[in-house]
Amino acid sequence: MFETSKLKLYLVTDPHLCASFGLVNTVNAAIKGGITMVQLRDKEASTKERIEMGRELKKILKNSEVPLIINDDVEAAVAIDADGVHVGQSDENTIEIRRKIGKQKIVGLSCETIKDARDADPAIVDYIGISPVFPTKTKTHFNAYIGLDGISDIVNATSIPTVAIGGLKKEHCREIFTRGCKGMAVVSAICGQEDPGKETELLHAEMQRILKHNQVVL
Ligand code: TZP
Ligand code: MG
Repeated sequence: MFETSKLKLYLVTDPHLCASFGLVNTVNAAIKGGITMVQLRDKEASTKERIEMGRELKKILKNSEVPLIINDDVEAAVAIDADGVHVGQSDENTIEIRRKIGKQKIVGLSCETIKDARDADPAIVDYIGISPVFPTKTKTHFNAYIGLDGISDIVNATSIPTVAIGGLKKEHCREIFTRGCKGMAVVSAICGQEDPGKETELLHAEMQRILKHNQVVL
């Protein structure tokens, strides 16, 4: 059973953006800072390279409660014995993904429209990534950005727990949680920052403040 609280502060890694501090160092610092889940996302890497990177990350995640999700590559996810896989609308069908990865693992799906969210099967998909909320340099291929009202439209179209992504920073926490998302996923708010650990701590502290102030229970 997927614990939706894992969506709260979801780090999506970009190994290229992390290059100066290093992928492993960035994730290590982010674990200490309070991330609740992490995704390995490298569009250019081969399956073999993803497996190598994923195994490195698994080592440092071993003593934490932070699940490891692999973007796009179910073969790599299975080889690593990662906690789950995240796919988009143009990737393999989620029925097939679920069959390959197994019942116990986490399956995440990116949705850009209300239709995408309605079509997602709650019996198969554990969480939806609402994407992208704002335009961002970190993802260049998308149809349209959906804005804050688009978040509410998607949340209201599905019973599947959601996490928002795309151009999100500390100042968006209130909107994300009060519109019903279980969390916020970020790349550049942590990856490539001078002090990724400190940035994570600040984000986490702001989330706790907003959740308490708005009496939101995740
Ligand atoms: N999917 C939708 S937007 C995005 C992904 C992976 C990138 C988000 O990056 P950032 O730097 O948090 O805006
Ligand atoms: Mg994809």
